[in-house]
Amino acid sequence: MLAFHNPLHRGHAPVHEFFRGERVPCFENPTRADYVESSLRARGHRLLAPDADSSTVLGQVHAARYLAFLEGAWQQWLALDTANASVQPFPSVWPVRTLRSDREPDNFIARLGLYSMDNGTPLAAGTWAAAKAGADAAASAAFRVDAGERAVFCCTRPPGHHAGPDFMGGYCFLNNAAVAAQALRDRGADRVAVLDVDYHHGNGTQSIFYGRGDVLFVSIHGDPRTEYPFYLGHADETGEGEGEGCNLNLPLPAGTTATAWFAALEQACARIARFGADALVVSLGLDTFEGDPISRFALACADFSRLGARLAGLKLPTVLVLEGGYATAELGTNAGNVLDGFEQ
Ligand code: SP5
Ligand code: ZN
Repeated sequence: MLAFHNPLHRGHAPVHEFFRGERVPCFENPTRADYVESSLRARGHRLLAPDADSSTVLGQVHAARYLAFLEGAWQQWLALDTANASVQPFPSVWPVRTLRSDREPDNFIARLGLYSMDNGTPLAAGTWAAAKAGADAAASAAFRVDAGERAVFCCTRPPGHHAGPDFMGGYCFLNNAAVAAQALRDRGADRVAVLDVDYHHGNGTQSIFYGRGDVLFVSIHGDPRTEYPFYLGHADETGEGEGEGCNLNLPLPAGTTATAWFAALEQACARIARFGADALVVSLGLDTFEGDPISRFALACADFSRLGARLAGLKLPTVLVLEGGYATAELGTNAGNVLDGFEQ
C-alpha cells in the first residue's frame, strides 16, 4: 500500500506528561513512528514524503485563531524566558462552562489553557512543524485516493483525532483525519465516512463534523464513563442540525475482547454502507491491542489483519491515518497487519 510518512515527526519530542500527579515519560514518542516505518519497509510498502500543502484544508476544519496560536506557541513560550527552551509548557487553568472563551488572554499559560482540553498534551520546539507536516501527509493521502489510488496510509505522529475545531488534547494538535475527510470533500466526494477505531473516542473529529450531513462519523471506543476523553463519546450523541443522524458512537466497556469488538465493527460497517459514502477515512488507532499500556481492550496481533480485511470489504476509496497505539514494539506488526489484511 502506498504510504506517506512524516519527515518532521521527530521534532515533536516532549519528555514528560502528567499521570496522577507524577511526571512520567511520554507514551506518545518518536519511536512509535520508527517502528511503523521499519515494519512497512520490511513488508514492501512504499513510503513517500508529503507532496501537498494542507493550509487551505486546515482553515476549513480548525479556527484561524487556534492555528495562529499553535504556529507561534513555542516562540511565545521562549519569549517569556530563554531558559524555557528545556522546559515544556503545561496549561494550569481552563475556561470551563461559565467562564469566557471569546477573548484571548495576554498571559501565555492562560492562552494555552484556552486552546487545550487537558494537561496531557505537552508542546515541544518542533510541535507545530511536525503537526503541520502530518496534516500535509493526510492531505497528500486524500489527493492520491481522489486520483484513483485504492487506499493510502498516512504514517504520522503526533496523532490528531482528539484535536477539535479550536483546541489540542490527548496528544493531538491538528486533526489529520478531518483534514483527509475535508480534502476528499473538496476534491468532489459528495459524502465521506470517518470510521474511528482508536481505543479513545475521537472527540475532536466528532466535534468538527457534528453539524454536517456530508461527513458521517462512526466511532468504536472505550466507554467514556470510565475512559478518556470522558466528556464525549456516549451513544446518545447522534449529530445536530443538518448532521442529525450522521454521528454514531459505539462505546464498549473496558476489558472488551475481539468477539464483541468485531460485532461493533459490523454495526459500524453497516451504518457506513447505508450512508452511501463515496470515500472512507479510517482513524487507525492501534491502542485496542491487548498489550497497550494505557488502554483496556484485548485485540491480538492477528485481529489487526482481520480488521484490515473488513475495512477493504467496504469497497471504498480509503485513507487510513495512524492515531494512538503505545505498545511501541508491537506497533509495526499491528499496523503492517492492517495494511496487509486490507490488501490480501
Ligand atoms: C491519540 C490517543 O490515543 N490519545 C490518548 C490520550 C490519552 N490521554 C490520557 C492518558 C492517561 C494515561 N493513563 C495511564 C494509565 C497507566 N496505567
Ligand atoms: Zn487512543
